[in-house]
Amino acid sequence: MKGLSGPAPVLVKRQPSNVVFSDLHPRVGNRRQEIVSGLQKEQKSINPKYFYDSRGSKLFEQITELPEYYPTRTERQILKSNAQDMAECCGQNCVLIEPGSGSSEKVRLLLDSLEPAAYVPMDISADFLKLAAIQLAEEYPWLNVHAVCTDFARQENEPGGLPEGKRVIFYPGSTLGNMKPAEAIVFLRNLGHWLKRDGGVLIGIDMHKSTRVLEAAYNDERGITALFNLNILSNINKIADANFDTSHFRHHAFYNQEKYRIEMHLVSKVNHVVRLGDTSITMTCGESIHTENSYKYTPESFQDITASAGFAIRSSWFDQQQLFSVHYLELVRTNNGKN
Ligand code: AVJ
Repeated sequence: MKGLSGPAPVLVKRQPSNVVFSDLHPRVGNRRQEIVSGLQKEQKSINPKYFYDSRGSKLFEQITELPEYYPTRTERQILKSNAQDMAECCGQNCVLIEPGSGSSEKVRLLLDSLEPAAYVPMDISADFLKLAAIQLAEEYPWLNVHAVCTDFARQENEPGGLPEGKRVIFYPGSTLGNMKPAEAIVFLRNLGHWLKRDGGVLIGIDMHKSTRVLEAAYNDERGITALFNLNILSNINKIADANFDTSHFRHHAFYNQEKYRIEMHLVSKVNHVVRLGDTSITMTCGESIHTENSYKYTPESFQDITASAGFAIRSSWFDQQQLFSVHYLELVRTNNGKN
């Protein structure tokens, strides 16, 4: 008899009809070479993008829920309370583009108010992006989701086939804070090329504040940030054939008041030698590897970098204590038609 034996039916999840996925196959580049040259500098450094392997991403998720780490919950509150205002800046039927969209968590706070013509999440991790886009499309059946797998930071190829309409780039999380001001200006200026004439940028920026509050946010009592910082070495071991021993390092984070930035370092507790492939790196006791900068802005200093990048701030939103901020930027129109 049919149906009593034979293979169990396989459930194939159908992709909802409101999601499109394009893969621009971002180039990985020579990661080991990049890592080695950072470690051969006078002040050793590792690019903070290497924090986010799967364990690092989970640890970061935990950081965002810590009592001391105010940025994520404060930004969410600002987005939630001002979604209608933000929708007015973005206008009806915009094409909302989010570089480094991850699980597209924050955009959910805006979608019902914005009603964009399309949402374009962009990420370098194809599998994760696809899952996140399908999930979102199922939750928002009216939303046209156009996911693009690309390395936005490199901005090497503009995705084709994006819907027409005013473009708004959503860049939350104070991710811009990882860049030095000069790099942030170049990055913002490059965003401008995507916007054509009338577009905008909706961006989240962490604010300068008391050293006590800032340092607590990066030195939490439970030590999650320390684990997050140390985990970068485990990830480097995997991707660069290295033999870092995390027990030889301790987490160090402080606010550099002259430069308005949190600096995270990993300080060597002993003299030792680390191997990466066939390269040896000598660490002396007390020497550090600089793993992250997280710049904090005042309303004035943020206004300065946006102006240098060719933008005007049309609106700014803060929480009551001005811990965090979200801004809507527009390109400054020039007479000669160039930006
Ligand atoms: C995601 C870069 C904004 O700088 O606060 C959190 C990363 N590092 N705790 C930040 C981070 C340590 C975070 N950014």
